[in-house]
Amino acid sequence: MKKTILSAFTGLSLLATSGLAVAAIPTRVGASPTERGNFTNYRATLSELNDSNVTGTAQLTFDGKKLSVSIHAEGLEPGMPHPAHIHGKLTGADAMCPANSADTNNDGFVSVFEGAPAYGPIKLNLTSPQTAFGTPPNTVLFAPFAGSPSVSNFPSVGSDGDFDLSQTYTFDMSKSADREAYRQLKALDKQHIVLHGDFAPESVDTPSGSSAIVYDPLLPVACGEISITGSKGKTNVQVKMHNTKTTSHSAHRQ
Ligand SMILES: [Cu+2]
Repeated sequence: MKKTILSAFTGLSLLATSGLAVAAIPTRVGASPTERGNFTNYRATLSELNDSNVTGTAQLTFDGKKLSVSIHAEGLEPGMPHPAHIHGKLTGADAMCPANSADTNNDGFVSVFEGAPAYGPIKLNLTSPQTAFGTPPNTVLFAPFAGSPSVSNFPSVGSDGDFDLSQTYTFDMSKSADREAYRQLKALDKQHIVLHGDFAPESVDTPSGSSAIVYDPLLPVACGEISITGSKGKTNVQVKMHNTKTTSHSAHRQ
């Protein structure tokens, strides 16, 4: 089982690294004064993938250079590691949760790789506590810039199968990787939360593997589209001055 986990994570690192070239775009440094004091609230409803029976909800708040995420999900495989990520398209296009038709090799599972065209690569590892990874002194906090942290950095799921996360992620704007991750995550309503991990044939994420049932920490088991629920900030106020009826849409203009 350990071999499967390690090889699967090597694959995930490759998946993340493959987005790096695309993401090599000049970044904005520091916060503009108009961003101070702004916050935007988001939510996501998590629905099952791969017949996992996993359901859940997520609340997110972007406040300056801090992103707070809280997730409660039920029905996960008890006592096993469950990586969780914010996924999204590096192009900025709207990401989607994969349909069953994403199972292009018709093995009955939408693997992490088959789902990637729909939800895009990892943009943020939902580790708790916030975890830096990579090789010192070049440790960074955010994917896709330094691969993926160990499964032990993600919240553990107990015997009840509940997944609970409450964590604030702070972007260190002195680091280019964090600046790019912040830029990538700013349009949070185009991104998705994906939870992973369930038993499946070894061959699902390891093509050379057998049909033996093993624990696959990468198998997508739930996905939820992130949408805006409210915001407060200068942009909001300016829009309100012109037309109070458009206030709820103001966050799209930031
Ligand atoms: Cu993921």
